[in-house]
Amino acid sequence: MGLKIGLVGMPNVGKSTLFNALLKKQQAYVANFPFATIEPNVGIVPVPDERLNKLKSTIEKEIASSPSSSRNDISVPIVPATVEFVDIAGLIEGASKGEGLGNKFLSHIREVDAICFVLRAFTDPDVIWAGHHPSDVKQGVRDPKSDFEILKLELDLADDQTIENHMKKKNPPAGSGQVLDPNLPLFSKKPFLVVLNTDEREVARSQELESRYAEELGIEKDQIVAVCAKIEAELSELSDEEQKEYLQALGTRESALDKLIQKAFKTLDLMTFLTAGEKEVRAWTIRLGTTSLMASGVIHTDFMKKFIKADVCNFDDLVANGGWKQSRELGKVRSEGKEYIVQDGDVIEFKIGA
Ligand SMILES: Nc1nc2c(ncn2[C@@H]2O[C@H](COP(=O)(O)OP(=O)(O)OP(=O)(O)O)[C@@H](O)[C@H]2O)c(=O)[nH]1
Ligand SMILES: [Mg+2]
Repeated sequence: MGLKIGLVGMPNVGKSTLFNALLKKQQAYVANFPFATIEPNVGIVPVPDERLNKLKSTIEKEIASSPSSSRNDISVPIVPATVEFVDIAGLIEGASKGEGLGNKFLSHIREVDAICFVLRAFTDPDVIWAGHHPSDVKQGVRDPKSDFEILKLELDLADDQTIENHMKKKNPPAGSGQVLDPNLPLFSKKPFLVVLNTDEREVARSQELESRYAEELGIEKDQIVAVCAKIEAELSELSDEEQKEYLQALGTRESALDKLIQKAFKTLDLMTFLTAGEKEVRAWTIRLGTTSLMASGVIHTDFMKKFIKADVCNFDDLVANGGWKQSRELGKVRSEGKEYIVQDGDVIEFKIGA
């Protein structure tokens, strides 16, 4: 299941910097002027999941120790779940009427599953703040709340336009009071997250900032992540060990990007289940409440037609018992039918008919 998240914000607030940090490479053009990005940048980001490494070594050890194995140099590849990020051109007041880059790039926002609003919360006076209007160029200004309100307003105005156009096409002479087509692609229906791009010195206070701004913007705490895109971009060029040291020196332990992806999953009601075998250990993305039958279809549509049962073992049990064989012997592997609701951390072996 694909998950596509669009980075949406005022010009020059650090969207491309954040995008490069997420991708761990310099793919998007970053520059200190508004509208540096015109065409969207698209990149696939693996979802960090520590369980995959543990599963990998469990399965490798199990294979190596099986009587039929003649090799002990087995390497099982890891395939993480992925999220697609799209870095979109800056949006300003009046965009719905064609200001700035106008309507054209709104179509790029239409294609995403979730919107990630990037708001400038850093003060660096050297970075131009493009303001809410093209003539409104200042330095070192930040106002996350009014940025957020303008972004939302522009998308709402674009929605109004979509609704109006739809009504005209459907029934030109009729007035208001018509029933709205529930399939209209409206921005206001998309789930969203907020990234506060903060000052370097504020990374240790990220939780506090998240609480404060969640309240100020009227959103859930799970929907907001404080990030310093500049630091994250620098971190992404360091080795794991160097990253740890750098984060420690800044007074924090985790990279904010992992938190961003986790909160995106939560906002979208997504979760992962795992598969583990000789071929690969892998994380798959599904919606909360998905049945084992539907989950099998995420792996292969054919699986749904030939589904027999799902053998399910909890991740912790599978690792603690050194793999499938022992877990089965200890009764830790359950056979579930089509209607079973898959849980986060389930490791599943689907039994498929011929
Ligand atoms: N001090 C500081 N500067 C940042 C941070 N994030 C981005 N910048 C700087 O802000 C400027 C704009 O960054 P971009 O990533 O190009 O911004 P953008 O939002 O993609 O801009 P457009 O594509 O023009 O809309 C660059 O000079 C970045 O180095 C940050 O966290 N702190
Ligand atoms: Mg950009």
